Amino acid sequence: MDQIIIHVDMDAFYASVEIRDNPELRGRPLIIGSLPHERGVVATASYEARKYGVHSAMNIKEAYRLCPNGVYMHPHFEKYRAVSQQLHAIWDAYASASETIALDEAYLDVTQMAGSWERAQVFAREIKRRTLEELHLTCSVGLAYSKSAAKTASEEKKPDGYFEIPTAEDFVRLILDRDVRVLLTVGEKTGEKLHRAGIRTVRDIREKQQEVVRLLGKQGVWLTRLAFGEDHRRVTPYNPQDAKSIGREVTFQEDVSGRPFLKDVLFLLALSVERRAARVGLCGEGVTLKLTYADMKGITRSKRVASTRSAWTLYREAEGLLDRTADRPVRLIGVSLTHLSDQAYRQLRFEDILHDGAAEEEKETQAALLRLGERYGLDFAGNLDKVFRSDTLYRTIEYMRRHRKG
Ligand code: DCP
Ligand code: MG
Repeated sequence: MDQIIIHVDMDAFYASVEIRDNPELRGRPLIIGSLPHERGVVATASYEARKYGVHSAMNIKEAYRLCPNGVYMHPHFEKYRAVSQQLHAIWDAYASASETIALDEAYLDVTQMAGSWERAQVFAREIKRRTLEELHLTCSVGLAYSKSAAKTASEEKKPDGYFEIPTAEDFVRLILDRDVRVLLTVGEKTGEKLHRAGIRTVRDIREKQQEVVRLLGKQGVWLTRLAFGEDHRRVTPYNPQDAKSIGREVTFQEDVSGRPFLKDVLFLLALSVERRAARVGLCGEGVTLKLTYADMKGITRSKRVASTRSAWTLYREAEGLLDRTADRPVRLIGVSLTHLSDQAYRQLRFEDILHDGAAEEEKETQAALLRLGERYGLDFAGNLDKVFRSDTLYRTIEYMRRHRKG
């Protein structure tokens, strides 16, 4: 078996913590969020309150209309954060890699530590038992061959649930006739788009693959794969407290005026970011441009992008951000890839199928590198390893600054 993954998700997390700490609330419909006379929404509701139709993100007035006898309470985030750390500490002990998705949710890669499916079953039971005994809270656990399946499995028997999906065949059998929204990454918007095209179930996706790809592009390719149970994404060790971006910046010896040179530097920085991201196997879904002007005033501009680490794409996005800033003398420029995840593998597979993307981006990167070298009389392509050593990058850019034309 390639991977064995556990997905854990606490039941009605904020509400359960409050009930645990105040037993008088037990058995009553509890709504955590705004209070009925305030503006705002429901953060979460106890399962008793859900029976009235109350759910997360619902307008609080609507919730009050549905459940006037409920107990309404503001959230206590500090408390939930503290509990979250205790939870993750228990769970992490069973995994070689753990990926924190939310305060109350994580993917655990138990492939190596368990070594077999049977032992992973023991781990899953242990996680439920210890979470209850040590923290007096219930969670739902999914055990599966992939991240998507593990997530679906943990939702399957909520609350206090446990469910297994050992193989892709099991997964497909389970979801085949369910709404497309069962697939990870299908939100309201995508769901509607597919529905309008008459694609309602996972089965429809399998039967209308070309249509799905035409409608949704890369995401469509991902969905058609998923509809066959294919999901090779790894559990990426991730903790929101850890660094969230890979970036590179440079401070010039002398302030720089004029866009063409800044863009050349930006491209070089993007290349460096691509290399770093590749080394740690990460892609990002955000690009941030950072500028400090000569007067020390600093700005950052960010944008969400489809998962990538391509220098060319990074550069083009950052260039777009730069074009929309004031053209004043610049002291520092930087670019970073943010919202990191391990989707490199997935991404490459998309591109292979679509015959564009990665290969095209790589071609563009190489061509841009060649043009850059010609502009400054430097052999970048043959020297990249050296150029990107931090001291050399700095000196190379200074050399470029002095030898720029225009
Ligand atoms: N949350 C929020 N606003 C949302 C969704 C969630 O503030 N729109 C908060 C409150 C939840 C916590 O995040 O308690 C965890 O979110 P979940 O989606 O896991 O929901 P619950 O744990 O509350 O319930 P479930 O048993 O369905 O997992
Ligand atoms: Mg939860």
